[in-house]
Amino acid sequence: GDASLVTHALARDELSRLREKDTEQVEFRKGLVRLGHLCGYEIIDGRMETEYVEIETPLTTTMGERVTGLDDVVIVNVLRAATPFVEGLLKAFPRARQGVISASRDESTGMNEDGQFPISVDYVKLPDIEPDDTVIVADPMLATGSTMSAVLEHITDQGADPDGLIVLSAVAAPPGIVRVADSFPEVDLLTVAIDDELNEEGFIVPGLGDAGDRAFR
Ligand code: HSX
Repeated sequence: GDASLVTHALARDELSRLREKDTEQVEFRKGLVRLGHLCGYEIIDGRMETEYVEIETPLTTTMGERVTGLDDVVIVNVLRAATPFVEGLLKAFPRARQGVISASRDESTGMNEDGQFPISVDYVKLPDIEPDDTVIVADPMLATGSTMSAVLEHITDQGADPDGLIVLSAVAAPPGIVRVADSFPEVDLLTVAIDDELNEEGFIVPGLGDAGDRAFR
């Protein structure tokens, strides 16, 4: 399994601020929004096409260039940490249709021997997904991959073609990348950073702590 990295230096700059333990709630949330915005540009640059179209300026007719498929984007918000991240993505894809999935790790019994957490999925509301849609599944953290695997199952069950799926994270750990890539080989994994490891509690190290808590508390 493999993941591609967001290449823009500003994305790494924003992520480094998010990692800082002293970055407090408001700055953390704004940073996630800016990071989502940059990731949206990265997706447009590397994964979408442009087409030449005739346009009329106030003076003359000329050729303009438009990004193809901006009207066929679905963004899935994996509650809750993804909310500010998705707000940033929407600046790049203002007309995207949105889905929401509430999925969370049950941490009461710790990580299973197979390195996974049981996931409870409490709420799923997805728009209709068409074969040509670019579907971006956003969650800032990909740790064990348990959450994302459960989310992707729901999305593909509702008819989404795995070939059109982009899993976008800010920080990913190797076990999560491997788990998602093994279960959904066609999915395009995109992340700002691949971190070293998971600790015994299933937290990404060095990571940035609990993104949901830091953005919401
Ligand atoms: C955090 O844990 C993140 O926002 C994700 O939703 C989840 C990632 O952990 P894992 O399921 O990959 O281990 O709440």
